[in-house]
Amino acid sequence: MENSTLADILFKISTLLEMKEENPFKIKSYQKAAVNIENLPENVEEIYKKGGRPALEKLDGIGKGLSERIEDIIKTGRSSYLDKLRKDIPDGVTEMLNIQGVGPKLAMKLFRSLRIKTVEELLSAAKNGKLKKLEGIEDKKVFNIIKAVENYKNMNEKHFLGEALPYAETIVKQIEKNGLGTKALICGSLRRMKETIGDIDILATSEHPGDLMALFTSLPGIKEIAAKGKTKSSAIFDNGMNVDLRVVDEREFGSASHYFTGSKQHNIKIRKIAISKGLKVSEYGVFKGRKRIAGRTEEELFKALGMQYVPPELREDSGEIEAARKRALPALIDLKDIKGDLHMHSNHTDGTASIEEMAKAAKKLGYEYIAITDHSRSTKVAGGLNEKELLEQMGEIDRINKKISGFKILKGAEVDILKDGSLDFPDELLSKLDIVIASIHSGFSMTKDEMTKRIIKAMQNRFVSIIAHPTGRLIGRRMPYEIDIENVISEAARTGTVLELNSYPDRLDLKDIHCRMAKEKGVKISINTDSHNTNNLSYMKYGIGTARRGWLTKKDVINTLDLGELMDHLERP
Ligand code: DGT
Ligand code: CA
Ligand code: CA
Ligand code: ZN
Repeated sequence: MENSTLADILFKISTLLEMKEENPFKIKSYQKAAVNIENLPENVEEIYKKGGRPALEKLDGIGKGLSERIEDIIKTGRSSYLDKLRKDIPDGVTEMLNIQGVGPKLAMKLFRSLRIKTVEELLSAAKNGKLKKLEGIEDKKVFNIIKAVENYKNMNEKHFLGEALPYAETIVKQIEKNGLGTKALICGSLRRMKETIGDIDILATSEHPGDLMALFTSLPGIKEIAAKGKTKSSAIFDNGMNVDLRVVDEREFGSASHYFTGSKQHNIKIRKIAISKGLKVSEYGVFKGRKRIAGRTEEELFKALGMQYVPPELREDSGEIEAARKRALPALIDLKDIKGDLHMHSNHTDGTASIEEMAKAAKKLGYEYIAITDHSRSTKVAGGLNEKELLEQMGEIDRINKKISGFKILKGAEVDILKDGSLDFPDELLSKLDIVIASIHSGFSMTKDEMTKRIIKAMQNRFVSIIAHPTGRLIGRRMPYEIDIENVISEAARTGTVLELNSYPDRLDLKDIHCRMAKEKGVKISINTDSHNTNNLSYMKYGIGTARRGWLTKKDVINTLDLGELMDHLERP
């Protein structure tokens, strides 16, 4: 059994205990054990097999009671304790906790007073006014719940870019490995690097299409084959991911990949343009009368239409076609333009790797620099540093910098923007850092006006270099906090503050359209990973995808600068 599976069960137990308002210490102990197990390098099942319950009890945060529960889970693959707790609270009530603004207390109140036991029932109760019968629930709260349920339902049918892309890449590899697919290309919204993905579309060419389809439909992890044909199959995998595979002829590959990459809106407009030129575009090619004039590659297709090549990330019918006809498309930023990563955490706070490990991993990616930006004291859940600890960390960074050549670790911090817009550290301390990231981690429910003022005040502090994840959204889980983004962008332009594009797959914040707004106002962006371990550094590609969707070029992004240029840029006025 994976540690994460075990941790998951313990988390579920703690949630149910919380809903039943059991002893807070008991709830905490399950949460703590779950976190510890999740971060443990050794496999807990192995530990148990070797040393039984006494070995488990040697682990941090695991006493007699917990070791018994864990033994039960390892032996039976499930928890009888969890099963018992679930008898009293329907799963649908627990599911409601995924709705932003619904905590354990409210969920139980909804269940006990109004007999609401599913997300669906919650939505209809909110819509037909039933919710207002509950004490302390106002119109605004009801409105927010409706919005949050809709947000949750949308996400439920979608997958994160960060989940779908590795999944699709594995499938492509398996197809190519056997030589049955001579070419295989990910298309659809995934190729356009949208932040959420409905299904995965893969296009291939093959000399043996029948064998390729047989291979595809027998891949491990398939739950259901929705369709199986000679040129098109569709499979649903265990995690609910739907994958379409199509096989086309070599000479149609370009026009087919253009068609299946979409977006639909982009395709429709392209066809109109073709018609206006006396041509016809379809997935089979570009035709003049009966004669095929293009189709083998996408480049050929755009050329036949008298256009510049349009990168997939721009194909949303949001001005790219008009720009391509005028040859005015920007040269989009690319992953290889990135020279460093300016937001990450070490094991001094909630990261799991040491500063040196983060630096070495970044150097391996070919970077010239990173910034270590651990949390400040107010973010207690993440073990934020106090002033003394930050100063010690700065000393450690000096020592490591002496050891590593051709690479620089910048001294930074991710400083909390407090409710009044002031920062969690005094200016005197901030002035000692190379880079200061400011961000919001609390007080999410302020009004739009208050929240906007709060961020603007932080930007006016001359030591603040970057505002991290400016809208605070967590895709499908937490809506952006209410801010006037246009106002924030204008103030960033005025104060020369950089805005972050956080590459974490559930953040992607600023999102694509906001990146484009920022660029138009001359605001610089920093594409960062907010890594909490060395693997997270690879999230940069999701940020790059979003940046490209936001029409950003190399010169819009500060971490494409080399170290000297970057230090000049960070110089305080
Ligand atoms: P998704 O999967 O919902 O995240 O979004 P897409 O864009 O991947 O959409 P999907 O999988 O339904 O179809 C893949 C592409 O095929 C789509 O981007 C454009 C093309 N396509 C699908 N249906 C139509 C259509 O009715 N008309 C046109 N012009 N293109 C279509
Ligand atoms: Ca799709
Ligand atoms: Ca599809
Ligand atoms: Zn962070």
